Amino acid sequence: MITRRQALRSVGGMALGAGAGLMAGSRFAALAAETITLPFGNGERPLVVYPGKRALIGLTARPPQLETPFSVFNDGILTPNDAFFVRYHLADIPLDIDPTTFRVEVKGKVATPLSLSLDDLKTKFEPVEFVAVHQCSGNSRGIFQPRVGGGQAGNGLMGNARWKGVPLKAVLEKAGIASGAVEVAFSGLDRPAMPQTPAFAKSLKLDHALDGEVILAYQMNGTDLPWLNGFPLRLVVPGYFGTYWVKHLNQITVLDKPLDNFWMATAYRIPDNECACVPPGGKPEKTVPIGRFVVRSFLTNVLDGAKVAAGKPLPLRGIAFDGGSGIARVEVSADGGKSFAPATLGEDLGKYSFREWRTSVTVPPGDHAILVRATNVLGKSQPMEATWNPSGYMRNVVETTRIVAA
Ligand SMILES: Nc1nc2c(c(=O)[nH]1)N[C@H]1C(S)=C(S)[C@@H](COP(=O)(O)O)O[C@H]1N2
Ligand SMILES: [Mo]
Repeated sequence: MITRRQALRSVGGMALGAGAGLMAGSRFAALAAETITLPFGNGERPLVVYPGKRALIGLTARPPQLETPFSVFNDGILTPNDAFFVRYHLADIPLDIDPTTFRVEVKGKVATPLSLSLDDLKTKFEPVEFVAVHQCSGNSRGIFQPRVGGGQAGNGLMGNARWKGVPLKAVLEKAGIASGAVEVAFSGLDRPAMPQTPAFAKSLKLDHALDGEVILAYQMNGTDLPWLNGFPLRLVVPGYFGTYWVKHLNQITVLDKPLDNFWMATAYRIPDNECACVPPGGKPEKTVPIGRFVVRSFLTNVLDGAKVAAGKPLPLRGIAFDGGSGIARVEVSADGGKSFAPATLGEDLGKYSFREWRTSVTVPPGDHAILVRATNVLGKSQPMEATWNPSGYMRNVVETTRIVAA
């Protein structure tokens, strides 16, 4: 008799491309003994193991949705592939992709439709590589007050990786954009389990698709993309929310009118105002598609409720990022937000990357609140009060960590 855990271990060791491994992902995901409790009501979650992944926070099994335990962000500025979050919308995820026969089609309003193999992408185009944060629009949604519908996530639907691939611009130019083109649509190999569910497709405005920064990525942190993060090819849209980062990408269609499917016209939209917010419980009058990340910062080495030594320097470190202007400064308050002092920024891995910060504070005995606030190169900072919208997007309040010093 082979146990579930042994089955998982054996398929986990199989080469990518062996789709049976993913069957294990949906049917036999191993439950680790532990659970993690996220900081909101009904926040208890199992830790689950999927092929190619360490134990991650399980949100749903069909489709797989996995959150990165927050402690990973204190381990290093790049998020390891096996710890990187996973989000799918559709239950019928690809389980069997042969990288030698895989093709991505470029079609629609183009002069010459293309069908490119991975080998074509790797040998016929100049590769680019950069570090960029990937973050789901629903990151931190579970923390919203009042609560909102949708995946109840803590702060672990984000990660920072080194992406390698080919500029979308180069591929589109090879196909030749025809006149009248306005948008480019992207879809992958996953399918809805039921015919009523709309297939997943997203689009970018033509000028965005041609900005030279959007890439078709085939590597993440120096190796093939993990299966669950879009093997063998995904779109990387630096600075933009994850909904545009289409996985298992096999269709690129140049359009002469905007894509108005469910995923563009109904879902993934934010209030059309400066704060992307409405009064708690309210409804926006007008919405626009979600776009760039707002600036965020986190303390990673001290957990909420930690007991610390009074009267001695307490080292603090964490991460900050924004939608691509870069982090100009990070400030930390140890007095509940009355005063802030600058932290020291770590190595600059590029304007789309997590930026490490470090400082230390010395606090007297008692209860204290540590606050961290980042400002980006455009001068945008984080609000002291959390903003609200009905989809639970764009959370970027100044985070507070309570400590007890004795
Ligand atoms: N093919 C496909 N691509 C997709 C999705 C999907 O459901 N199917 N979800 C999108 C969303 S909303 C997010 S946040 C990211 C998640 O990427 P990850 O699983 O690599 O973390 O993939 C995006 N690309
Ligand atoms: Mo997402």
